[in-house]
This record gives sequence, structure tokens and C-alpha cells, in this order.
Amino acid sequence: YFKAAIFDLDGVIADTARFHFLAWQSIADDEGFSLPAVVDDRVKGVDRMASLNIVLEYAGRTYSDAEKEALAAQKNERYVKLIAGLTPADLLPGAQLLLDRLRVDGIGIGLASASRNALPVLKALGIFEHFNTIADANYISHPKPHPEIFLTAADGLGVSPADCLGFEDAEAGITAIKAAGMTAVGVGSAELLREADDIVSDLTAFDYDRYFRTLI
Ligand code: G16
Ligand code: MG
Repeated sequence: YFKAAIFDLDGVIADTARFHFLAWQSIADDEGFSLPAVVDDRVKGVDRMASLNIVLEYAGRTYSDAEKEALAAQKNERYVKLIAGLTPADLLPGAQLLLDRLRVDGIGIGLASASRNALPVLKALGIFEHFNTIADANYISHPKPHPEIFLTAADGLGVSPADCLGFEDAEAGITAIKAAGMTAVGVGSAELLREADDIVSDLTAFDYDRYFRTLI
């Protein structure tokens, strides 16, 4: 049995990937180019500046560092506006029930998110109190697929990586979990998440009793 669960945020717990994509799309619109739908998957779990670099591959020109800083800031302003209206209804299926069960069973709960907006998102979703530790992009220096963010979360929980189960919807995230020496549950497409030890379409399909000991 595992002693802790470490979650990615966007695409695993929160239905926020669509807001990231909308914000990038509006940046592309302003700059006069369009984004193919595949960008939605390409920016999943990828930090802000690296996401911008992916977006700008579809622009017809190159951008200076100063221009990039300005565009990244603009995107974030728009994203922050879009998530201002988040409520517990924006939790992905199965997330609330799983977090509740883990808490009741005394399993450590950690967050490993590439988003610098993870805190306000957790608060708006009403699940901030469930987390025993939060590792987000504000506190780490190496983005996923580097294991640092998952190792930081395990450290915060005081649990060894081998006793942690990680949940991710992005390929780079699964790589990070495996590199951290943890077991990985992929949430979403089986094709994209081949490296995962187990794959579920969403958290309602997660087999709790296979991984965690139920106390009551
Ligand atoms: C998330 C999203 C990414 C986003 C990144 C940074 O990662 O999946 O698309 O670019 O956060 O977000 P922000 O601009 O808010 O710092 P995760 O790891 O939670 O899936
Ligand atoms: Mg994600």
C-alpha cells in the first residue's frame, strides 16, 4: 500500500486546461496567427515560458526576450481573469471523492503543479485544506519532466518516493513521476501516457483499494 498521493493540478483535479488554451489563443489572435488544436496537448504540464515558446512556433516571426516577457505576462493576466470564476463545479470527475477518502484514511496528500496559480485555483475549488504540502513552479528550479517537483512534494510529506503514488495527465509529468522513483497513474489518453504504470480515463475509474488501505 502507498502512504501518500501526489497530484498534478490542471487536467487531473481541475478543469483548467481549457482556460490556459483560451488565454493562449487570444494572445495568438492579437499577434495575427492561429493555433492548431494540438497545442492544447502540447502545453499540458509545461511551464509558462516554455508554453509560450511552443505557441510562438506557429507565429510567422521571431520574438525578442522582452517581447516574450510581455506576452507571457499578458497571457497570465487573461488566465487569471478566466479562473476568477472557478467554483467546486470545476473539479474534474472523481476528484472530490478521492481527496475525501484519502483524508479520511490518513494518506498524505501533495500537489505537484507547474502552475504559479496553483494556490488560488485550489482555494477557488474548495480543496486547499485537503493538501498537506504544495509544490508548485514558484518553489522549484527544474520543470517537469525533471523529478524535482514530485521529490519536493514527497519531502514536504515526509514520505519516501517509493511510497508515493503520482497522478498526471501530461507525458512530461509521467516521466517526472517515474524519474522520482514513484509509481505513476496516468489520467486521460492511453496513447499519450504509455509510460504510466496504470491509466484511468478519469479519477472515477481509479481503483482505490488496489493502492490504499481503507481504515473504515
Ligand atoms: C499547468 C498547465 C500548463 C501551464 C502551466 C503553467 O501545469 O498544464 O499548460 O502552462 O501549468 O501555468 P501558469 O502560467 O499558471 O504558471 P500542471 O502541472 O498543473 O498541469
Ligand atoms: Mg496537468
